[in-house]
Amino acid sequence: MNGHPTVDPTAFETAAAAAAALKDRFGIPALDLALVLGSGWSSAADDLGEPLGACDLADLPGFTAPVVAGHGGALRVVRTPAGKVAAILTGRTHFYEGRGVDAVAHGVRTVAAAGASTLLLTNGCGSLNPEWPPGQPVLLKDHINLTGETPLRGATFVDLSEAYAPRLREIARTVDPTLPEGVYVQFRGPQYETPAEVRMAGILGGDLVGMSTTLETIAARAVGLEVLGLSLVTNAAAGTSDELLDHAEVIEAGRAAAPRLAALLRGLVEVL
Ligand code: 8IG
Repeated sequence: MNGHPTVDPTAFETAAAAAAALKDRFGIPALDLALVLGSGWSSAADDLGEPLGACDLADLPGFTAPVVAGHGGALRVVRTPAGKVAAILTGRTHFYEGRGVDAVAHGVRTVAAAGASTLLLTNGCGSLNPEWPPGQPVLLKDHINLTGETPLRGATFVDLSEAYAPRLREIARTVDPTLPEGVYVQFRGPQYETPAEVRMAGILGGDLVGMSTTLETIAARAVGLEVLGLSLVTNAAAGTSDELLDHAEVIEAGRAAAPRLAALLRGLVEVL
């Protein structure tokens, strides 16, 4: 797509090179966990521990600069109150950018190669549930990948029956017992859904619609990471309210929810 290769035979070598560069740059032996921040989540991760350093993601092998307003492109490394070394990726490559699935999976593969065992994937999304308005964080219990793509190749029969680790979901609910759980549906985008597509997602069992996360979760499970998924509802999904969708609304919902999201992430890294 767009002249970019969908399959990069050196993807894991590039991730290993990025992991080596990351550890070298921050003088750490390994990562313990990693967070990927989606729309609305960036300021929520400003105070997760003692800063060990930061750089542009694009300074590491295999990463490219972000393209969307409200999506960052930095790598921050902190020591959490629990004494763990955490990488915070303030942006991600989306599938709709057309750089192929390996570019989408690169951040996940890099943190795994750097030793992380836990991955916290966050995103901004549309909600099908009127009880989850903009500003509502939702724990992912499962996903439906409607991209028609996968970051895996060949006979890689990865078990996804517990894609979003029950153990980590239980921990998240101890941090915030009011967190609801939902099924996230990834469309390929970049256009938002039609109302009919949103109804389809609901009939299929989805609660949330978005353009990220499922391909990264698949890549993460394939390399053995435990995944926790957290969505921030930034808008009612198309056709489920009188509102029309626009990106400014998405950014505003994130701003308004920031204190709650910050408390949630701080609580999580204290126990993860
Ligand atoms: I933020 O309503 C955000 N991302 N597909 N649909 C899809 N992606 C989204 C939406 C939405 N809101």
